[in-house]
Amino acid sequence: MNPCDDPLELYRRMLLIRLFEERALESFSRGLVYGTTHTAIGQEADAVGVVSCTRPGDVIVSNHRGHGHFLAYGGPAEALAAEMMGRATGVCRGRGGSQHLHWEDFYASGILGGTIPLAAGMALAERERSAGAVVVAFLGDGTLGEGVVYESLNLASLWTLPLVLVVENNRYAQTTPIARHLAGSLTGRFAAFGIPVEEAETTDVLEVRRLTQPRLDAARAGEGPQALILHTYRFSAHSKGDDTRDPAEIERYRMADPLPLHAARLAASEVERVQREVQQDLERAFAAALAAAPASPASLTPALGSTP
Ligand SMILES: Cc1ncc(C[n+]2csc(CCOP(=O)(O)OP(=O)(O)O)c2C)c(N)n1
Ligand SMILES: [Mg+2]
Repeated sequence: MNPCDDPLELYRRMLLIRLFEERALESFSRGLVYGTTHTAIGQEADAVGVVSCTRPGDVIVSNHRGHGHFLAYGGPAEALAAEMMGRATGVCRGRGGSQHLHWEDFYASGILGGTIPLAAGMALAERERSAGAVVVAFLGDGTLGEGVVYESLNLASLWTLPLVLVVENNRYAQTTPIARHLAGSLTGRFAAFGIPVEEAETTDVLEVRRLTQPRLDAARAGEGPQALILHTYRFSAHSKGDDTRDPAEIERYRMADPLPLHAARLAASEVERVQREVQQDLERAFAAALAAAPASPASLTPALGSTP
């Protein structure tokens, strides 16, 4: 579905993510989701703004909070819902769950920081292939506490890899506020390796696009890794019920909800039409996922115990 610069389509993608994740949480409470799930309600402008600037062939590397990245990329909602419910029709045939997704050039893993050396390796492969593709890796503020991130930044910079690192600073690592987990500055972590870095406090999808495009262009032009730090906020709990934040703080950030912010630019009738369409699409997607057959160990290849 990428790339995209139609304002209504950007709204549709953000709304799809918001409503998908609300349904995912509801499905979790009903005991329909296997494993865990982390939603990014409030962070939709990051996913849609960044991914909508990528080209077919670019690689997206996502993390434990990746439903939005996946849907922004154009990943099918029905297969994502099915994956979370452990169904054979899931993105990874029901075996990866919420955090472990692979679809086309989209990859996600729940191992914090473990995705960054993988992204650097993929960027090396893309550089060798010379097809002009860029790797975009999303990571959270707390993930900057993982040592392997810095080994990866070092090599990415030394080897001039086409890698764009997007830090979604939602100000918390699980329940730990950034002031209690990060020494120095966010920008300093990239500047130390000579990686150009830009930061912005924004929930505006158009602003995110405006900031992302030059980073992608520079990485594609062979200028090496680039970093973009987006200061954002998640309205939802870290995972399900584990929220220790001050409710007044959450309400304050809700004033900058990316959806109404962007909807205000669009015709009300168009917004209502898109809302109806997305609701219907998700109704169908979740019903189909729920009706699908469960993942079957018998379909593991090679079969357990057999000689490959
Ligand atoms: C290697 C590893 N350690 C711990 C965890 C458990 N864990 C999952 S999310 C999370 C916090 C991540 O914070 P951040 O990077 O800021 O991302 P956010 O959850 O805020 O999107 C932790 C500690 C994990 N998934 N992987
Ligand atoms: Mg965080």
